[in-house]
Amino acid sequence: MQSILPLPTQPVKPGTSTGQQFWHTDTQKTIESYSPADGQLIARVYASTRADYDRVVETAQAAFVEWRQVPAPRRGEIVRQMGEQFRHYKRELGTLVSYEMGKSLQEGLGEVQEIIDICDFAVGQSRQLYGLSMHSERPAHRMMEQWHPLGVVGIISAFNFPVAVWSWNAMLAWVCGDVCLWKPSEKTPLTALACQQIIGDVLRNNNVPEGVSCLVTGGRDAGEWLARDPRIALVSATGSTRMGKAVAEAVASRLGRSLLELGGNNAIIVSEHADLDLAVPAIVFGAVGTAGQRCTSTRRIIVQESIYDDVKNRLKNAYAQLRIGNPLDELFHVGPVIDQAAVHSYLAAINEIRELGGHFVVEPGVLNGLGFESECYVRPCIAEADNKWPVVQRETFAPILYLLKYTTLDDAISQQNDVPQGLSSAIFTLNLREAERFLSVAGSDCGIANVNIGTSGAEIGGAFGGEKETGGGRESGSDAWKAYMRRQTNTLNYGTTMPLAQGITFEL
Ligand code: UN1
Repeated sequence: MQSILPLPTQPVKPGTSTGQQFWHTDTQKTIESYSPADGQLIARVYASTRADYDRVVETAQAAFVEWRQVPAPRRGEIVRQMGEQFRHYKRELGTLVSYEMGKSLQEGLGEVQEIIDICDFAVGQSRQLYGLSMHSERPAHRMMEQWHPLGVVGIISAFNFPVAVWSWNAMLAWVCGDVCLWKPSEKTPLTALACQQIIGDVLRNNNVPEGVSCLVTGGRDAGEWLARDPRIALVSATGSTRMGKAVAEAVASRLGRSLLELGGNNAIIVSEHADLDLAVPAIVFGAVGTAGQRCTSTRRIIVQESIYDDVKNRLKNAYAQLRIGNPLDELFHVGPVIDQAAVHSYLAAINEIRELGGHFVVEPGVLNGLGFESECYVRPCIAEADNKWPVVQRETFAPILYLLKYTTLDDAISQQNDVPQGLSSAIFTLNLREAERFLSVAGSDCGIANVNIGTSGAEIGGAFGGEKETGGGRESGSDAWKAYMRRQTNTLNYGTTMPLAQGITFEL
């Protein structure tokens, strides 16, 4: 396939965003970005050196001193203008996301829409960075709390949502008065550079100090620089649980803050009271959308035994209609997985399922031949499995759906919770008692619990994140902004005496 985008022919450089200080030092080391759609090399990007990184952090620190003084609603106005830019470039950026990462064009466009949505949200938030006011126990005293920005926020993002997850963090961090240093996945550096370009004009036109939006490129090394660096006040990391544990340990050992959004192992419970016309499309989109590479992808469905065969047959029929192919062609539902390593982990999971005696309701396979030259296209499959199997317990970032059976709702809920991860979950039922039980304290243990919708595709207005090995962080909506600020408690004495709290007397 011919490249459909005007892609750079020279390696492009990371740095800060206004274009005045794009630099690299003595390195010629580049990161190569291949499209899983057609296997083509689409860009080479310079990998930041440690010296580049240090210069970027110093620039960011200097920018923070100015940026924190800009009134929050004014910072919001700048984010509003960024949102306008993303509206303007929605199709171009969505196409690039689809081409570099491999998700369907619809999902690429949806990802850019998430950026636009969080920009709008952050604009409103910029006038709502509220603290509380408390009544003091002492006469003529006032107590209150206020929220101040943290400083430099490091954002480590994953390939599967190469731009949206950055924006959830960055847009909120900016209105909060922080500056951002983004380390995108080394598998998708070009979309990150595109975002820097898209917001560059807004930053320049508003005389935003150099360093408010920074980018460093690289792999694990660059992530470690951020995690170990006491100059990075908050490290927000999205990715595997393994990566998250490494980041959490490094950040905790310097008593820094981390915000973790890690693996999911999301299940949908399908009750005998479900509307299957709703459940089936939700399951299929959840399992095959982004080729099973969302952290919210549906990995397990837990079906009541009386409707098990019916659900199995309906899913089999639905999967038979799936069209796999070039993600930029809207004819296809499912694009490729990100790279050969992803294909290998898909195949390893398939082998493990077979060895354990799992039966495939829909057969797996790797596609080859015309249109599949990248060798990254795999068949979405469904296996009848056991929740206890190690392969079911872990997150394989591929379109493999496990079919599990239950008798009672309590049994279903305990299977749903009986995994190390706790991101997203759902139940399909029209029975009010079942729905409420699922949402109750004795129900789902996940950060996201839905009724009659699937596990993926969350809106930005809610707090996004999960429990247990998912890492506990919350991003985007609700009061997630608080993670990007420090709380300060203030007590003011406007009286003429000096009373002590707790009634303590201290006479001189
Ligand atoms: C992720 O996969 O890291 O809820 C984020 C969803 C999307 C975000 C997924 N809004 O599926």
